[in-house]
Amino acid sequence: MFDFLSEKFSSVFSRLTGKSHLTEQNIQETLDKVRQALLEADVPLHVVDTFIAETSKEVVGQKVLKSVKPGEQFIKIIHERLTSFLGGASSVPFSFQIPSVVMVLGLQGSGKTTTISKLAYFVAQQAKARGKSRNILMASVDYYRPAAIDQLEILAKSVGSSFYRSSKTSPLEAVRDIYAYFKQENFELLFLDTAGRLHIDSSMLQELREIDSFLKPKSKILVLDAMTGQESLAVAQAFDQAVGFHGAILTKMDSGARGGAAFAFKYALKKPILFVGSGEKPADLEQFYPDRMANRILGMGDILTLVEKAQNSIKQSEQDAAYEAIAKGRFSLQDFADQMEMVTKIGSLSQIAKYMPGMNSGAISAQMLEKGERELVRFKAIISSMTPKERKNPQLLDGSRKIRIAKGAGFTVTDVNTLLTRFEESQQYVKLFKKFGRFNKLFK
Ligand SMILES: Nc1nc2c(ncn2[C@@H]2O[C@H](COP(=O)(O)OP(=O)(O)OP(=O)(O)O)[C@@H](O)[C@H]2O)c(=O)[nH]1
Ligand SMILES: [Mg+2]
Repeated sequence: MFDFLSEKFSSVFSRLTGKSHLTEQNIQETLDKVRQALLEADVPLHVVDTFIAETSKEVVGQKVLKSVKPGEQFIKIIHERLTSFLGGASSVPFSFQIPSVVMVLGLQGSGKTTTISKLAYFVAQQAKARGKSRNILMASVDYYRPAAIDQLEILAKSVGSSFYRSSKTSPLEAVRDIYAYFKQENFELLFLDTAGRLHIDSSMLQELREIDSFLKPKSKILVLDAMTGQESLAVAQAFDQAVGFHGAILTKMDSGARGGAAFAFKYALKKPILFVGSGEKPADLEQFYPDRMANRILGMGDILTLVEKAQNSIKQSEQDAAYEAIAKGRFSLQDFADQMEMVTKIGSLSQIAKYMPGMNSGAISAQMLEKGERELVRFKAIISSMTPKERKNPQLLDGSRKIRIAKGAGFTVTDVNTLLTRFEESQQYVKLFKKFGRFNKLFK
């Protein structure tokens, strides 16, 4: 997600940090590089020019040159500009009204059906974190692609949502039927999947308009494939004129999309990006926060999103047990194994690393991350071949026990020793994790 821009920007700006001296020339060169990076990321030319003009108005002149830390001041201005460009800092996180109907629009293959299951999963997880549950219904009026409705049914099952198949075969009749079922069964949210076409065409738009005028959904969400670059802005404009929508979700931000469309979206459409999709699994959806995206683009990481991911994927009881073990100073190898399990639930190390400050400028190589992944697997195997008593009291592990454990797990005594060293070191990370946990509570 924005990896391309992030790599470019981090390398441009890391050279400025801590500089006690900047010249008009430094600044101009940096702005030129920013401009180049944005163009390479497929941001439309006029959008790039506006961004650069707005930014240079702020940076050029005395404000930056005269400040005590000109490098930092410059970056701060870029950060503010980026944030406001991407949608503004104070935007309240989007949430669905309850009860309400959400109609999902988009071209064929943009990711509508997948995104609906991600949204349902997101809403359910959010509710779960508050000890609640949500009664969600998914239904489809896509009668053009035979497998489309089956696909939604399978996805609904996989995320634990309800699904309804209307026996009507015209989209408009089906939508009446679906809505009646939604009301009758007292569902809280209806996600309605609609048919897409390969290109904008008038009969698709007409059908969507009819569905829209019957359903009057609280939210109309446009799903856009980020891989289509600038083209997706034109698509969004066509949907906006014909049917209208409240906000967009950009999918496939993981598959090498350079982020140009996401960057220009708010500027071009005057509507927010609500979420971004970053994979095919239900959990691969993130709420879009302009200020956090600006952080990521500038290589400052995004610890808040990481903490939220952790909180969504790890049960509160597991988190509490870990905190308690740490607080009481009896953090054992079993807890260590549990922690590794938790990390695995958030994602792979390389996915996690993307949220860490400074990780985009190649601070950790792909090889190191792979090595880390392999260590996780090895450590889990070694710990599982220990007795419960050994897991609680690692000091029991003498030479002969280590040999037994190594054999049992299919590794060497050196591997067992590496694990024990990492276990010692982990106490530091565990403290850090605890701190982030608290840190996050401040924002609630
Ligand atoms: N990598 C990646 N793939 C995605 C993402 N979102 C959707 N996809 C994939 O894109 C393909 C199309 O997704 P669908 O959800 O079927 O798209 P759709 O808009 O419903 O397509 P139609 O029903 O044919 O109009 C599927 O293979 C999805 O797994 C994403 O965020 N990242
Ligand atoms: Mg579909």
